Amino acid sequence: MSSTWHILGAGSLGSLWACRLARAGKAVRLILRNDQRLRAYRHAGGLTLIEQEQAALFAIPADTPESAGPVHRLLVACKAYDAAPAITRLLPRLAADAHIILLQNGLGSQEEVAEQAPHARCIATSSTEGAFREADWRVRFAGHGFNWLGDPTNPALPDWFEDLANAGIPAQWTVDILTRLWRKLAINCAINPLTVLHDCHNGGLLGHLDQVEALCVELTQLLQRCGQPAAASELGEDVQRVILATAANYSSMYQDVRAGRRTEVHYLLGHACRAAERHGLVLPALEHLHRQLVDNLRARGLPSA
Ligand code: NAD
Ligand code: KPL
Repeated sequence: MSSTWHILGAGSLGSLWACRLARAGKAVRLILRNDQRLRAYRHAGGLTLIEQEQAALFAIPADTPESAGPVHRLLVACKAYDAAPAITRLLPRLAADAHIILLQNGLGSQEEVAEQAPHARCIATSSTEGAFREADWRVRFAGHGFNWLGDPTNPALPDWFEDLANAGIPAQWTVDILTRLWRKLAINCAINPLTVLHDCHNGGLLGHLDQVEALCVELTQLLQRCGQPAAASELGEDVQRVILATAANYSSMYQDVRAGRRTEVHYLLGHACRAAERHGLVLPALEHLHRQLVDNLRARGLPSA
């Protein structure tokens, strides 16, 4: 199996991973959206990573999904709603034994990708690292964090896992990746939509703790019904801890809405509401929040799914 890391999506997280792997001497290739993006990338001469005010340029080779050559190891670093369509385009190049590492937040996109590529091994990631794009091909490493990776269908550690430590990417293999993803989804559901609706930073929710608490009670019920008791444990306390620890920050959904970007609502609150419905669970506060958020996004001309 080729040891090249193909990285689909040279946005914030994709660039952060690509630059660290390239810096460690790993073989890395970017897969960009189309020829126009490829020309623009080549004109820029590579990806620039800014870390502790130091900028470094990495001239990582790049191609497009339609280029030649098999893909054995693929890091999918686009948004959740782009992941499955991106895999469909790449299918002719995906090796039968390919490993696909998914960086998407939320839940649902991992299953969509697995349906598109049933022969590949799909590995999900839950990341608390933070990066943002200052400009095209220029990314700032904004928040140190951690990555948990795991395959819900196969506990065996992949042979490339050591590459991450060698590249300085903090990561741990976990057999409980679904617990991690559900817990993060629940925290995101309790915080992010309310920051959009109340037009506030995370700390602004300290003035709406009754609403946060009501959501946590329902999210706890949902997690338990979905067979995720560990993700449900002391959720309310954890959400309040996150609100305090990130009080000065604006949630990722707030930032997307403010910038007029599509949100990942379908894979966060939308996923939670669909799961509740599937289990015949009536969760009025969560459903009301979803309706309010959908109306808010529509009023701004943004996709609501
Ligand atoms: P981003 O928008 O910065 O980057 C996504 C990139 O994917 C864009 O450059 C886009 O052009 C590209 N893309 C989309 N479709 C493509 C295709 N078919 N082929 C090639 N490229 C394609 O997004 P991001 O902030 O890096 O987020 C990626 C995922 O990681 C999201 O699910 C997000 O929630 C999650 N995440 C991000 C951060 C962060 O700090 N940025 C932290 C934790 C989790
Ligand atoms: O993950 C987050 C986000 O903004 O997406 C936090 C800060 C934890 C709030 O849910």
